[in-house]
Amino acid sequence: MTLPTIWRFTSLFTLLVFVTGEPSNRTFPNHFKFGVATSAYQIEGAWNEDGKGESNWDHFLHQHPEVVVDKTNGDVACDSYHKYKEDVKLLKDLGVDFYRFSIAWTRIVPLGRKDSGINPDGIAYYSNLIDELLANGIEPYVTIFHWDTPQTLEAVGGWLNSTIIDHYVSYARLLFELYGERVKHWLTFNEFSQFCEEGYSTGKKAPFKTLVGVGGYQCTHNALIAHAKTFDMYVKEFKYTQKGLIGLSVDTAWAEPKTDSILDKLAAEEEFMFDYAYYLHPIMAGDYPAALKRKINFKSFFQGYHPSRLPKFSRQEKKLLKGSFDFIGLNHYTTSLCSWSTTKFPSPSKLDDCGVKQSQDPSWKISASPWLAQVPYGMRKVLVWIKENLNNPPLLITENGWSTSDSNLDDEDRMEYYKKYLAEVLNAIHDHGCNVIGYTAWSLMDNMEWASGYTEKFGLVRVDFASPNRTRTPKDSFYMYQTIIKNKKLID
Ligand code: GBH
Repeated sequence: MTLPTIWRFTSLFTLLVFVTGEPSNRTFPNHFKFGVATSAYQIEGAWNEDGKGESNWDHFLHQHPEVVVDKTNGDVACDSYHKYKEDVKLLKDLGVDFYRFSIAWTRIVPLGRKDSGINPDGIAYYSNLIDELLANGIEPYVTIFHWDTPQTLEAVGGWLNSTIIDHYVSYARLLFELYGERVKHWLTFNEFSQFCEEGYSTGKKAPFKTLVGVGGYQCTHNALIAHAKTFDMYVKEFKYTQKGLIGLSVDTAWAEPKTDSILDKLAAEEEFMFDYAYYLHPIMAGDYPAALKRKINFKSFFQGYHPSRLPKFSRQEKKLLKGSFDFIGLNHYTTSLCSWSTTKFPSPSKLDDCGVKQSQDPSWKISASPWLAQVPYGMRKVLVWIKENLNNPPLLITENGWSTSDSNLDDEDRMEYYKKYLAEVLNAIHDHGCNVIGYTAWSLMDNMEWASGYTEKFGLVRVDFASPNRTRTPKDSFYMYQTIIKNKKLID
């Protein structure tokens, strides 16, 4: 018997299954935490109230309402800026251990640059929210940046311009000074791939730029450095006294080979490297994966890009990046099938650099978001991949959820999705020893789904966007999640 086999037979989980019977009786570990997530632009509204500055999303959707399918924007959204106490009541009722929300940079530093002034009313808003959460026994988990770049910085290139790095670090330092006594979990960034690749390469998110094959890499590079510098600053200036933890949220779909062929397996590995390892390897090991560098540099050379379209980290930056996390946040929703593309992608582009064609299995159930298919095993496979390839870091699932086009209260499909995905989280923990420390449902309530406006609803709570009151009503999934949290296990 090989060592791993012996381990499998003698490990605690085997005993547990033996003692408790069926896998469906499995429980979440005692220290496991449950939460829900939102982000500032998607729920707050009050886009220009009480001294808030303009963000890139404010700016762009006011100028180009047509980029959003229902021509809406986040000017009012769920009006959480005014209704945060009601939101906290819902959270309390739901029974979550923590609430993951994001801070709007422009509410704190309206013009993006700290030296241009800070906004006391914005500072008070988050201070009140944090106090309200703590008074109700809910821990604040704060995302420092969830895509709403100050427009003043966007106007000079946003994340393509490396001067944003220092502005971001000063803004983050201010947050630690203001809230670090009360906030013990920080996420520097939400999903590089979405605001970088979609923001600057494919033009699906603000600032809707289409510098295909170039912009996304540059943005990611600057944001990774901003992350590393912020981690370093926190460790040097705050960690000893505040004793908090810093991580970041990186999203990925699971990449499943389309068939059993060796070629499809290689294609799936390639896709996962471009989708996930590209962002996480620098945080873990201090640089992009060697195979990814080789490929992009090689293609760039023959495309006439000197230097490569993939920027290089300096020695100092590599040192800062390596190990710059206390925990890793994972946003996971779906899976795609991978094979090598037989048709040419536009060149240069990240798609062409990767070279893999992705598709969905016709049998998969699709949500109101065309990209989001229900494939529960993908959750387990991502978690096991992380365990095996990244040395089993503390892993917090920072987003997972299902969209519907209506906001019916009997949301069966959402309940089914959550049950099946959570069952795979349990399998990852019990069968594979994955170090999953918590789970976050996206989202507390229906909200502004970026370029999809209000047409894709992810909420456990319905929001009546037709009423000025933005009336909130819990859906069936809300009560189901409440029961799961209470029992720390799944119920039928
Ligand atoms: C999260 O991103 C965000 O953090 C959150 O703000 C958002 O509300 C939530 O998801 C729900 O979408 O196939 O070209 O149409 C999830 C990441 C976003 C990755 C959509 C896949 C598909 C782009 N996903 N994207 S496309």
